Amino acid sequence: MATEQTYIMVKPDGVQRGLVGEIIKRFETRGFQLVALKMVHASVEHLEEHYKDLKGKGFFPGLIKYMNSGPVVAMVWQGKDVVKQGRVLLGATNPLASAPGTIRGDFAIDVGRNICHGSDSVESAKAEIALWFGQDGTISYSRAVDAWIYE
Ligand code: DAT
Ligand code: MG
Repeated sequence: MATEQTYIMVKPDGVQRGLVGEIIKRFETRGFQLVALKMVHASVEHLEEHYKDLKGKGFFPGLIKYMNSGPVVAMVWQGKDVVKQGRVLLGATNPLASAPGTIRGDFAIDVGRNICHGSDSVESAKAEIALWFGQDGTISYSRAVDAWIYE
């Protein structure tokens, strides 16, 4: 059984725009399994840790301010190849370069308001899940439907 996990987050603009259900739906209907979910208004320190690889970029202060502007929905999704497939479902970083049918390509325009986050590698997924869910952990449960999703 596939146990790869990725960290997916609906950003403050996605929450404000009422896109939480839409984003969850795309992962759910694809067949991926939700194993953790919570709403959190993250602190500046927490967000600086999440985006530490981007510290020094010109857009970094604006990115942190935007991410701290309201609550986010933090999730862990599980399934085969879910890290890479999650990025495909999200679309390109810049929504203007995102294909229709992707979340950003369907619902966003500006790179600084791209409504969702997804881990970019298995290693960063592990670090991000530890950062956002370290104290809570994820839930392990079986689904009868997996026999109809995986051969
Ligand atoms: P992604 O979110 O696709 O993994 P990233 O990790 O390179 O992209 O950047 C994190 C976020 O920072 C991205 O979702 C939006 C913002 N960002 C990235 N590049 C930017 C830029 N050139 N101008 C403004 N914001 C940018
Ligand atoms: Mg990234």
